[in-house]
Amino acid sequence: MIVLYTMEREYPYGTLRSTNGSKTKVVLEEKGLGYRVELVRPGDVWKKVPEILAKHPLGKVPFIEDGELTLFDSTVINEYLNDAYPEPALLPSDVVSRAHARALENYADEGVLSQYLPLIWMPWWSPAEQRDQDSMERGREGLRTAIFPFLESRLSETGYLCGAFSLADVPFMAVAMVLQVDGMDVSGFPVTAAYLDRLRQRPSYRVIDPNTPLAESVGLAAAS
Ligand SMILES: N[C@@H](CCC(=O)N[C@@H](CS)C(=O)NCC(=O)O)C(=O)O
Repeated sequence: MIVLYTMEREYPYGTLRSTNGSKTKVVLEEKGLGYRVELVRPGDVWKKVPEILAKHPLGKVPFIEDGELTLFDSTVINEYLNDAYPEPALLPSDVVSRAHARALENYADEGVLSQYLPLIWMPWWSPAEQRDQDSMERGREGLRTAIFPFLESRLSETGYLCGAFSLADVPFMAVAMVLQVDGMDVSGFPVTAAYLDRLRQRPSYRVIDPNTPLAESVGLAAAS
């Protein structure tokens, strides 16, 4: 059985999860794969303890074990899962569309998950009085000025970024998760708001839904 190492923690306002770990969790669910989640302590990740460094040389999450294989980086893991477990396909079949999907996945990773989203998400893991409100507002402003206008123009008539739901949409599942907790007003961007709601309706979202307690969010596809 595949083991996913990631960070998840319960708070009174919901279960918070690593955005990159959530990307991999969504793909495991979309593929209907059996897996179990090993929770990594945030303190061990920040301190870069040897046990984590042995599995992920940058001391981050997520990483997975699949039999003999240990693999890190959510994008690489998701590509591996899509190759090793081809059904349902999460990339288009023709070469050019596949390249577009990968480019959009990279856009989300570099432009959103590595840039604006942590400014909003990291403070939610701290007590309310310690949250840097300016940083959170800078993150929201980045989404409003750079990311949402792009989504408004790029979302295709299928309702996803690259034809059918694909790896390009997976990072935006994590955006949907973060903004559900944050409550940011997205109503000025109707196409984006509808997209985020559409992503939240997918069955795979249940395992990253902040309303899903830890005990219920591990390997649902395998259990059903
Ligand atoms: N490119 C990596 C990024 C991984 C990443 O930054 N993970 C965060 C949690 S969402 C982490 O472990 N941060 C701890 C750190 O950067 O020290 C991926 O996609 O997996």
